[in-house]
Amino acid sequence: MKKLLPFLLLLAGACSRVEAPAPVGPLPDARQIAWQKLETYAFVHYGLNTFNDMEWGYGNTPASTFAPTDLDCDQWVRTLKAAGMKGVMLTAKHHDGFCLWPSAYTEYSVKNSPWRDGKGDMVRDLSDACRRHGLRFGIYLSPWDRNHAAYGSEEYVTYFHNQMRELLTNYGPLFEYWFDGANGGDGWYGGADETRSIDARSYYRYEDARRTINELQPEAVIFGGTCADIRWIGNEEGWAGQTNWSFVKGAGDQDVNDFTHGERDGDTWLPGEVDVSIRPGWFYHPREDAQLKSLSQLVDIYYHSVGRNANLLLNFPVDRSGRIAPADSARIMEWRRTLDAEFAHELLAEADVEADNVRGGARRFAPGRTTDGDWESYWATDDGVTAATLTIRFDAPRHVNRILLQEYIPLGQRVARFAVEWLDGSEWRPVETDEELTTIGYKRIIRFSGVETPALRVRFEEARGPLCICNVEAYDAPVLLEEPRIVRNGEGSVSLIAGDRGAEIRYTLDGSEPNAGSMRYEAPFPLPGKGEVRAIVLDPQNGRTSAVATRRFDIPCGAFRVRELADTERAKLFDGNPATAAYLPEGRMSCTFDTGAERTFTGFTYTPDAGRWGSGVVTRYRLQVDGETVAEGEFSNIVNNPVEQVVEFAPRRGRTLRFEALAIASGKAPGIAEFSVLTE
Ligand code: FUL
Repeated sequence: MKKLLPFLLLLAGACSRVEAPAPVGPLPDARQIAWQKLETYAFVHYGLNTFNDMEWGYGNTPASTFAPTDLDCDQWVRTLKAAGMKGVMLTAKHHDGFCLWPSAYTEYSVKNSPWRDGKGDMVRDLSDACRRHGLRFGIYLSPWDRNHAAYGSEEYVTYFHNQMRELLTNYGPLFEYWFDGANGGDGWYGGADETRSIDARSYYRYEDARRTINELQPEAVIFGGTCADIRWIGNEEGWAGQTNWSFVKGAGDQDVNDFTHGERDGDTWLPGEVDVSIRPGWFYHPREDAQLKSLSQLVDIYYHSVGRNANLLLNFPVDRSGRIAPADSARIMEWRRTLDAEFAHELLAEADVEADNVRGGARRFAPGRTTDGDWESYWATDDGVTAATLTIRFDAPRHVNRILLQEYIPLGQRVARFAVEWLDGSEWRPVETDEELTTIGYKRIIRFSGVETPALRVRFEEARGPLCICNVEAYDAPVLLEEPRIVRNGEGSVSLIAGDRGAEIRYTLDGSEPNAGSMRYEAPFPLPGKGEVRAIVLDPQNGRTSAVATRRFDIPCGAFRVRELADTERAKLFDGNPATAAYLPEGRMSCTFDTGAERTFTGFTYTPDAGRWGSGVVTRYRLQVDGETVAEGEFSNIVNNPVEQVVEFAPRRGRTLRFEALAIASGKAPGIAEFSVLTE
């Protein structure tokens, strides 16, 4: 009878029309649903900042400095399309007020630049390129304008609305319209050179803007302002909350309490968008050429945005020539290939799916609807049933490490807590994951440690209404074969770090090439003296390995005393982490290390603060051993490429070292992220 029950239920369901579950509000509109399905699209920040090494131009940088030598929007769009981006958004005007199109309302635009003798129009070039290649196009128009003389008065608001109309009417269909949240402050303002503040809620007349956008661009969702369709995710680092509701209380930026997680008791559908740059800055800076996000960081960003019910807006700081820099293109293609490999073979197409509750026993709400490839069909439970289990049985045991779940959001977002389990013999065990299993929404992807199993199940434990699950997929993603990072702290403890939790790390300490048979890394190990660590990442499933990472270490420096720095600051110099930097007290240009014992020194290394806001980069140095100068010179190109600098000198015996900055690139005091010595 137990076996017959689902069949009888289905039969009963087939005979009578079972109603779909009632919607559980708030609900998305058609525009928001279409937008959500885009999932990943690109941002391009371009403008005067690109040419003047700035992030926020003041509004007084001459238009004549805008001079791309080889601008090619087709190159961007080809690259972005190949990387799987569904659209491109352009900063038509950033806070400096400079317009990338020849606006009829200002002289501060491309028409007064040398680019194409003032006859160019980048908004036109990019929108045309997008159309040619089948990508959607979107506009960023900064409400704050540090150039405009009338900013702060009614006259500017009229100007702003006029510009909006130009962009909404002259460049074809838009999928998204961005109002930035940075508003008011100091600026050039036509020469007034002062600070102006406005009330962002009322000043820009966002209600009127919304009417105009809806009328002229019915498909465009609005970001920012007081009448938004989508919301900022609350950070620019590339992650949404693990719990991420697509609704909030009230509408528009000013009302949102929790951008990152949404609000479970919200009354307005306002889904999250994760905006993040592939480099530290939004605009191009030569010094960031060596600071592209790594492949594993970018893969994490995908899982922490699209995999957490948010869309991903990934920024490319196009360079001064007018192209996406080669390293950025190569990295994003690596990213695409990696994700394609992770989602290459869907396992549920060859599995049976059962559920312990099916709405009215109806076939149209059967659990198989979650694997039929049709987003519009879904498995649903009876009214009042907000907890149920979906069980997936493979035809033979499978290795699996990803599960992807989607709710049918036209009826609302419901799931608040769930568990994913695998069958181990006769026992169900929870999968091992770092993710909190709470909300699902449009899409949730869970990465977990791989298991070999004949069956998986999802126990939905809590929901805001009956379940409506339209899609479930499972994958066996290969290990990300990125070289591991090798880090030693001041005490001489070495950590090996892989970008993928499914990876094994193998290493050697004798200079030999590591392979699948080398020592397996389990936990940090001591390397108290000189040594060389070589390491690889291994995919235990197929024996494939990454390239070899190699690091040579001299003596650990954690015990060195530094007269000028307090202990907590001093530790930052030797912790193996270039992201933590110490600054010398203002007015001091040198520091002295007491190394504790007499030794023969042969060199030193210096790593500057390479963080986004890093300063105090030492460009000229002097090093003394026990008061005698042993090396003096320049760290060439360190501003553009702020990586570890190695200086060798003739062997010199001594105990104290004095490192002196003869010049720093910016800031008030020298910054040191890492310092170490070379000894005989
Ligand atoms: C921020 C702006 O201030 C940044 O410059 C950048 O445009 C980013 C996307 O949004 O709020």
